[in-house]
Amino acid sequence: MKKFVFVVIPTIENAYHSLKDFVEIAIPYGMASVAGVVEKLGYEAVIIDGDAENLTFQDTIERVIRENPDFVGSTCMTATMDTTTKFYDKLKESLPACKVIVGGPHVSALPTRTLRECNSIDYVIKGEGEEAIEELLNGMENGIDPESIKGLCFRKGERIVETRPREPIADLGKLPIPAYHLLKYGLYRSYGWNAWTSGHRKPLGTMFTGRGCMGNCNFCASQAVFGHSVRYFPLQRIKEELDILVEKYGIKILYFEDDTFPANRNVVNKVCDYIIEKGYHRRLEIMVSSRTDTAHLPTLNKMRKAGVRWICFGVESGNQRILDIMRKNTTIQEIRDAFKKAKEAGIYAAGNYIIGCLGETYATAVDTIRLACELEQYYASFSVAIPLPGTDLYRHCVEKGIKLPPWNDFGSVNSPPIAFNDSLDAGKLMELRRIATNRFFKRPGYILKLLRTFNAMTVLKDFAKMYFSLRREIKENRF
Ligand code: B12
Ligand code: SF4
Repeated sequence: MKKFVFVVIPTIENAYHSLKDFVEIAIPYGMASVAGVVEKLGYEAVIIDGDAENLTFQDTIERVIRENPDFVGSTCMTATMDTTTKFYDKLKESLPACKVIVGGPHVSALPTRTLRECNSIDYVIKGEGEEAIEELLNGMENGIDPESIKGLCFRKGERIVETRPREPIADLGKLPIPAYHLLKYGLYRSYGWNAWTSGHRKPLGTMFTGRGCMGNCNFCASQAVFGHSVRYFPLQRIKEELDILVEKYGIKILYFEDDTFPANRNVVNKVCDYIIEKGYHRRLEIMVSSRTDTAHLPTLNKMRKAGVRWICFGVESGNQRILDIMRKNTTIQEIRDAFKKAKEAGIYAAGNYIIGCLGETYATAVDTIRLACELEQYYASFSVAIPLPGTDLYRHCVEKGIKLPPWNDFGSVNSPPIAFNDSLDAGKLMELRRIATNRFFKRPGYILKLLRTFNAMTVLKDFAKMYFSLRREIKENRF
């Protein structure tokens, strides 16, 4: 039986440094989903998760070598691309015949460039991987020319061939349940602040009710994989996956990772009804992400009944002109209303904010910080804009000839930040990120609110730990 090894190359240390204990160790959902297809085709599938298993780069390579696979693959984000290249260059020294197949948002946006930059990668899968991998593996078995398979990029002699784009998967219901049984499930954990509510960070489950987003924000790379349409899993499939995660894996925290969970009220209501009917709302702390303009009070009320405790809103900016340039299609009033509705429904709101997008000035960034401090929210994350391949921000940098750093520096916590606005250099961007974090988290009223609302000991411990972690980051000139 041929073997396919999926690898999470460890990058959490490089991405988050001293802050790594606070972030999620995420289930490699995309790879688990592709692994489910590969198993169904009759291959042996293995997942080695270097971050979850706390492996070093070298340990991870050795683990793959011991498996001696026929195929090996990973998900590539821009920030993990350089490490991926190093990893597969090294691996191929020991396993020259093993075929390396990669997918994910970075390589979907820049397939040809990926192959030019990394000799060790044999195939790039552009977009969703489930149908493409099936056709590629079957094609290899049957001697079919990969040039006839959509959504691929590969080498043919001296040439790099990029085939026609593949349409988004029309019927998500036909996808097998992700191969969760290949993961060491107990190792995955939520963001630190989830523990304030229930004391738990694990076991964590992640799910999607659908794929894609109706938005078209100029900084967002989501469409590189999923395109612009939103497609939903059939209700039966969502119920089945929920049952497996709760009954078999005993999850306590559940993230619905949909780009905008409450967008389709019909789906949300049915999913919530099922969670309540099965009594899962008593066992789970659920977190969802959302645009602000899709917040709808009756739907939020239903979500709260079903155990949704946290909602993360993509606010992005506190300045209407910047929101318009972002094509966020929301207003400051809608943002304020969304936070009010979440409060009314009894769901803890958190906000994601971006500093340094196109058109940003010092004054507009201050508007963002001011709005973040005014809104009724329990957590906020301030990141500096990254010109991710596939987005307008990236195209802007290419058109203007702005020098971009190595891919390794395309993480929002990496420093120095990438400056692409005339009015804000890297130093100013770091200063604004620091001011935002200090202003937001050091407000006595905010800290008191957290202590009154959540488990005070857990909050205090986290704040103390965060204080020392940030001091280390400042010392290393990263914050
Ligand atoms: C969960 C998540 C995380 C998790 C882990 C990601 C993971 N396990 O893949 C955590 C919290 C760690 C994370 C961190 C970051 N993230 Co993130 N994250 C996500 C999120 C919300 C969901 C990922 C997911 O599960 N998607 C669902 C699955 C089905 O899609 P998929 O992973 O793309 O997989 C499909 C295909 O790509 C392909 N495929 C993928 N891998 C493989 C492998 C093989 C062999 C094959 C054949 C096919 C294949 O097939 C899959 C099934 O169709 C996405 C948003 C999104 N819409 O995807 C952002 C997203 C991936 N993150 C993003 C970013 C920018 C980051 C950070 C840089 C942010 C930061 N704070 O600095 C960091 C980088 C961390 C690092 N290690 O350096 C961007 C990536 C864009 C880019 N070009 O890099 C996204 C797209 C968000 C966005 N809208 O822009 N993230
Ligand atoms: S609404 Fe969110 S997921 Fe959708 S395009 Fe905008 S940033 Fe991306």
